[in-house]
Amino acid sequence: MERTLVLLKPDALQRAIAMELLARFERRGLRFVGLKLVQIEESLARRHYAEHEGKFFFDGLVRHLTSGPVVAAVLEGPEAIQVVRALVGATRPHEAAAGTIRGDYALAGLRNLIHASDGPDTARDEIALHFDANELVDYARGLDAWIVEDAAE
Ligand code: FUP
Repeated sequence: MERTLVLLKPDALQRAIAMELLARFERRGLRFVGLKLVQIEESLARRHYAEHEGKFFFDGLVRHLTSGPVVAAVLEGPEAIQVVRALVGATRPHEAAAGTIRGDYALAGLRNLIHASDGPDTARDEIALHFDANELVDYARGLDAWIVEDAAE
């Protein structure tokens, strides 16, 4: 079982498609264990994008992430990190495959709507950065065994 962080960035909220995008993860079979609407402050945005600090686009990234409300979600399921990355699609919208979130909703440039953790270490760090432990809920659903045969493991 894995957990991963998703941020619906301000462009998703401003375009009024945030819930539509979230529904794709739920429909795939993933379970929400954390979900909130937040206004991200500059210091948190800088920590979130720390790996890009010093790059020419860093300030623009921070400005964009703090430019309006964001929906932060923690999704859980087997292979959740890889599955969510595949649903999100390539970083550059014009390269994102049709059927992915970016390939279906984003066009070009880098207004790519969504962030998703790219591996187990970043998922752990990013979940801890955006959520307190008491904001995450452990639960099972009756339908989980109909989605994955060994869902409890
Ligand atoms: P992704 O994991 O697909 O969101 O992509 P990255 O972590 O590589 O990049 C994070 C964000 O940096 C992207 F959403 C857009 C931005 N970016 C730029 O603005 N310019 C670049 O050349 C590369 C990334």
